[in-house]
Amino acid sequence: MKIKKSGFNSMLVHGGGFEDQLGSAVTPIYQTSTFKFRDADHGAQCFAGEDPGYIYTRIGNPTISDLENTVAMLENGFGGIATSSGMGAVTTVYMALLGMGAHMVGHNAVYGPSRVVAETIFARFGVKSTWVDTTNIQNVIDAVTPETKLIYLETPANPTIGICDIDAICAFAKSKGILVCVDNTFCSPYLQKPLDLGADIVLHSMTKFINGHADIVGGIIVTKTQELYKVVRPVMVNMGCNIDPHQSWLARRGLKTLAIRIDKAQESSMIVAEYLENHPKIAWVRYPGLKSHPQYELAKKQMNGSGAMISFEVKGGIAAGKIVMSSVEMMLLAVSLGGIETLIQHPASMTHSKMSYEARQAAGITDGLIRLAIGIEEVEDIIADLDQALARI
Ligand code: LCS
Repeated sequence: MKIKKSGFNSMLVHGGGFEDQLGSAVTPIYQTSTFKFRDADHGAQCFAGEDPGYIYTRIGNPTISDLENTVAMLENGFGGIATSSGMGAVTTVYMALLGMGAHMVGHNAVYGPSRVVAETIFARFGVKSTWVDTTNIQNVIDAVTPETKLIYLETPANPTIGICDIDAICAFAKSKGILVCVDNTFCSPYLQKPLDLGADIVLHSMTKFINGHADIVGGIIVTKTQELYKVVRPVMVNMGCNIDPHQSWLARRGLKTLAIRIDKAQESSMIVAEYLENHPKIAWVRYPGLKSHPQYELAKKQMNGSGAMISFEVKGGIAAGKIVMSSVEMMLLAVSLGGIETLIQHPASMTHSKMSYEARQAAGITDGLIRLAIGIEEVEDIIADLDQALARI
């Protein structure tokens, strides 16, 4: 396979450089569960790894490989491991790097289930976890124990939009021999490249920006090194967290327009964030492009843009916020993010409702926090929708 290295949009379009014998312009969907061997010796060679041929779709498939190679290239990593969902990617990483007695340190305001799965299911298998505000590196340093095997970051974080210093935390982690995984879902490789900043693993919910059209669920892990790839990939394969070829094809198609979608959405996001910050009924707004963001300078340094996620609180807290969410007409009152349509949701009762009340408070996920995922509609229409909804309070 010819891997083309070039400008970001060219990489999005041509990606892993997949070429088949028929000259398909687009990577076909290899909708097959299994692949024929030429003879018995060939089958044995494939299983022994002496022939890189495809065997069985849970282990690998050309449609999936094309997506994996493309995302790995965009993230400057060794290899991609596509999964059935973003949570499939998160749990595969935990399963690969943690075991009985191992400890992990995570950011306290990650996507709810990424934390809850560690505190409940992984805890049953003897894994310990500590969740701190990683936007202050001292909290990470203080939380690390001799058993710490993984530092798990999400930046900007869901839903507080907190930003941690990937470079500084990775430098500290390296000095202790601890691996760092960054959930890069909110940025995509277009806006942030954690592996270049020192991380060992990056993962995504491809359900969001990478696919971008709210029509699939998927995830992906990219490792910096071949060594780590060899540790993580068998976990995905043997736990059965693989993506389906058709979903993979849709994600690869959506990925081609990642940069133009994000350019449009983040241009609108800046305008919406400023509109909200100047609105008399809004208590506060968090957006990396606003000077009022506590990590504004770090965002400028670490990210290639401010993204399309905004959190805010309406004066009058959740009662007033519910009026806004129930009154929107164009945007959808729905969870998820990173698609072409603008979404509004309430983390405390939706995406982060399985976290304890105390954990939410400590993580800054207030009851009044509302999260916006800006899409590619005209910004005038997004603001008009918010305007009429805010007028109903
Ligand atoms: N990581 C982040 C940062 C996420 O936002 C999500 C899902 C996941 C991982 C898990 O990915 P999934 O398994 O859903 O593909 N975030 C969602 C959200 O904010 N609303 O609905 C889902």
